[in-house]
Amino acid sequence: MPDDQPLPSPLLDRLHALLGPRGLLTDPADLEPHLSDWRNLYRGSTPCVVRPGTVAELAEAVRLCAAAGTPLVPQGGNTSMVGGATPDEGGRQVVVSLARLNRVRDIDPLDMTMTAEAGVVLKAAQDAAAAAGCLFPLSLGAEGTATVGGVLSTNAGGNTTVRYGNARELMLGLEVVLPDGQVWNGLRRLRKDNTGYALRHLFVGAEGTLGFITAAVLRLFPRPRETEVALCAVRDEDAALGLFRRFRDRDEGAVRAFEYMSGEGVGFYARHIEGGTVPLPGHDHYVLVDLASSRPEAGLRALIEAVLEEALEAGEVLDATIGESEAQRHAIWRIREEHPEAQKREGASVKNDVSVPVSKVPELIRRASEACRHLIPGVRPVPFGHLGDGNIHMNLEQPVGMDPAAFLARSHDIMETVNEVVRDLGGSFSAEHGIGRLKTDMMEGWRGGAELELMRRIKAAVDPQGLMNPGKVLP
Ligand code: FAD
Ligand code: 2HG
Ligand code: ZN
Repeated sequence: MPDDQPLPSPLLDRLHALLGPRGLLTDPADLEPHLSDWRNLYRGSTPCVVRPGTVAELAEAVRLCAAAGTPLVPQGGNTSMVGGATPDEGGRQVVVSLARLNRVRDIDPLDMTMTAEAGVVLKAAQDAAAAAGCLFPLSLGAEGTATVGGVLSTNAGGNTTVRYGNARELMLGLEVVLPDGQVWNGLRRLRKDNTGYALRHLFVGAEGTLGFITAAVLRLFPRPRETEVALCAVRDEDAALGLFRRFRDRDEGAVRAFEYMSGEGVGFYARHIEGGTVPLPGHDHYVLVDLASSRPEAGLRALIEAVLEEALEAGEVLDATIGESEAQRHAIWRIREEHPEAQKREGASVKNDVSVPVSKVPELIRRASEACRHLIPGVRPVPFGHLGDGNIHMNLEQPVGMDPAAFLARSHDIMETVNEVVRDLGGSFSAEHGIGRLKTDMMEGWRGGAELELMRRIKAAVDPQGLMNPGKVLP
């Protein structure tokens, strides 16, 4: 079928017969929430949204679309930061929402596993694990909307990677609907299973370009019995890293999250978020440290106080507050979690989700900030994020008073400027959000040659018609 033709009506009729009105949306008002991304970078169009209620329905819908040569865009919670779940502007790409595949199929507290369908919202997965006396540790600001299928397809990281790893490390098995409609049941819950190529890992981080994840076996952990959360004002970026090292050296296993925030970012939080009070205002650099242990009487309070005291004496920490209740711990976390929203409300921003070796984080923040200030006078660097993983969101906010569109027109230059520093420090241009549509043009420069060629061969072998999420990941 030529590229510019809309969806053929026989296909639409067949999809309708298969899925019924709940499973096939065509009303423009119903399509609307599926057409643009959280950052409003892209706005596409689609002839319909397919919302299967079972894996068998999805498999049949995929078979029908494959026979008609119709491209498909998997969508979970649509919180992608890189336009990964948005259809293009051509009007032919059918959005497939996994939202109705939302059952937790099984929890086994002895095996410490949960089998959850792709459309289970991350927060619901956490709650289901907690109800069974366990912990599902993946945690990120969008957890009230992001889905199991989405976090696996992007290999999301988030706040607890430093302790529990990325989504990939939390996955033991997968169920996938392949681009021709076959269902692959790889829902094994084994810790050891060396049986040829580890196919399940192909689909994690593939951003929907190889098939649909429909369910996953996830690893669970013991629930923490003790937690401590502190907000610390630190002298500079080196002091932030120094504090991380102090905690790690004392008890590496206790650190559940270690997050950096700039004074500018914390200021945006105070300005834009309802009830956004900051316990230690007026500093240039902050760290949030979260300790957790499932051991009884782990002594985390003594640990956090001892380390902070040492760091205060060394002049690395300027001031600190430790949460005394669940409400206070939550309030400290909120300062960090609301950073993306506060930044959005402040104006136009360019995001750089990058990683470097942990030891290079201070240099990354300093050099990238300086280079961007040189590029665009008045630009406001707002670096924040997962210092413990070497993953900093090296974001830039528009200069005060500048036309947002004029600022965004410089996005490419800004990203190039940051990436030059990242490359020099041995880092990656894409840490946890993925490539999506936003970064495809960077793939050649960063992963060109044998690596990209191998990715193309894999794509061609698994999805020979090129129907799965076209225009994403691969240039
Ligand atoms: P979508 O946005 O719907 O999709 C993401 C990608 O996966 C798309 O390419 C889509 O086609 C594909 N996809 C979705 N479901 C499936 C499926 N079942 N099978 C195959 N492909 C599929 N990311 C982090 O890593 N760490 C963070 O701390 C973090 N914080 C965030 C905070 C906010 C406020 C927001 C808006 C986003 C944040 N993200 C973060 C980015 C985002 O990647 C995650 O929210 C999450 O991984 C996306 O899940 P989703 O269900 O919304 O997926
Ligand atoms: C976070 O860590 C997310 O909060 C979003 O990864 C980062 O807004 C961003 O740039
Ligand atoms: Zn992040």
